[in-house]
Amino acid sequence: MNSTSPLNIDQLSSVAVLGYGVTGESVTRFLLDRNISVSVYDTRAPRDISHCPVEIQWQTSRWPEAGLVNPVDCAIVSPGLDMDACLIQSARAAGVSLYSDIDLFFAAIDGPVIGITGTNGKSTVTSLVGHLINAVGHTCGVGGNLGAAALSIIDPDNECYVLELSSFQLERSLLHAYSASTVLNLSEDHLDKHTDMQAYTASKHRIYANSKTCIYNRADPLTLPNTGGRLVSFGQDEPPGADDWGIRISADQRFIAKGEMLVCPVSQLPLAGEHNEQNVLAACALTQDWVELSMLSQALASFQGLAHRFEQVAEVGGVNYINDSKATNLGATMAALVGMSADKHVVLIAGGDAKGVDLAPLSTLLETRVNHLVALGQDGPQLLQLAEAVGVTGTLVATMQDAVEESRRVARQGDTVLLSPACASLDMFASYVDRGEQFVRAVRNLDAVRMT
Ligand code: UMA
Ligand code: ADP
Repeated sequence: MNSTSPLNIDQLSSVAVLGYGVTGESVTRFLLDRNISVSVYDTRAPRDISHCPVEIQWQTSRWPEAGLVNPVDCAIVSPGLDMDACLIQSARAAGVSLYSDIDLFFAAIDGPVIGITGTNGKSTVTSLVGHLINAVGHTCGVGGNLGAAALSIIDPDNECYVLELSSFQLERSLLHAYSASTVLNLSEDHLDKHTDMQAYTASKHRIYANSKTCIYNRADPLTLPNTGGRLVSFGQDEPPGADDWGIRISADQRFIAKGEMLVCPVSQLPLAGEHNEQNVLAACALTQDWVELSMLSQALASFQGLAHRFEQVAEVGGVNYINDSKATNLGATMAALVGMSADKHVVLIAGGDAKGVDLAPLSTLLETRVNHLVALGQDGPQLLQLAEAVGVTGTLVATMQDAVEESRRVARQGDTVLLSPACASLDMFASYVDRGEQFVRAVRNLDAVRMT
């Protein structure tokens, strides 16, 4: 952001909140609770927000001229507000210091904060880290991009916090001193908002700058920190150092391992999919200061995966249905397909808004894993072309109901129907949750029809 000095809450008397969604609401409440005056601006058309305690200035396209607005100490910018938006640019030109809710959060708390970013796996790892720390008897607040805004999880009883951070939150925030942080992986995403992959990568790497321990993915060189504190790595090979995490084989069994030490058999992990082995390894590395090795195995076993992430839905007529609606980018869908066997037993439902990303890298996995593609959404035709070019048949459908029925028609006994769209959902659905729920409903309908 344009400000480099940390926020001092005691010196704030009047603050502008730019954008009134989940973040703006948490910021407004936080400031009003501390008797700080708040003015709220949003660039979009008015919505009925009955719970907002102050009047919202809707459709504000630029920062009000001096004299039309009371002077403010700073403005807090929502992550979804475009940095090139005239409102931000004109506020900046008017000399307003811009901060994020994450900056306010760090100004308000004094416990250690674990920060998690990356293209995929953030929510899973954030939830798992919170689960592990809480499972062994500590109290850890969990939130951020995950859903509960950072400011809303502040509680004096929390010994520490774990925050999921998006590229947008990181690029709008100061460089904070995380006790441990990670960039889990990096592949193309949000290129409709970031100038290019370099800018996207740079925003993610901001998490490392003042981090005490930087945890990176050995298999993904883009995650390697070029700054920051102590380095720890994770990966699915043998751990290279005593503090690194990886997989070791003992008596023909694969184990989660720290250095030479075996922690628990991979077969006992509660999450399916190869990519989840990486998530578990990263979470273990992130919780080193909080969870003793001897307690990890039991704490891991009680974690339940999140909905819409490679989630087993049902087996209907010998066909397995998996809901991976949260696969809103290519990297997530590739991870799901890599974990499937290479004997073409997958019927893939994919498509939506590819957010400006070229989907061509999916070709090889379409060819080796997929026996039929059911394509939907605005970039569905692009996917169909890729499939046809590698000899995979495909169908374009208009609704999720059609997608599931078509999948049932083409699937053979033993196949898996995988909803893993590689695209955002908003061109057809209210959210990835809505898309996943429509899929689950349609699958349950198949099951019900079969049972009658
Ligand atoms: N707004 C404008 N103009 C704009 C864009 C937004 O005025 O051009 C306004 C909107 O009208 C809205 C407000 O800004 O009222 C805030 O919206 P927002 O888009 O900043 O989102 P929030 O509701 O504050 O939610 C954000 C995250 N959303 C985004 O970054 C887009 C939520 O992540 C997060 O859970 C929440 O803060 C709490 O930290 C969601 C997300 O989709 C899950 N994140 C993206 C992702 O994971 O890929 C980054
Ligand atoms: P995020 O919060 O980064 O979007 P989620 O945990 O919500 O991450 O998972 C989003 C998607 O990415 C899901 O489709 C999930 O199966 C997939 N995924 C989870 N972990 C990984 C990983 N380590 N590498 C690649 N894909 C992953």
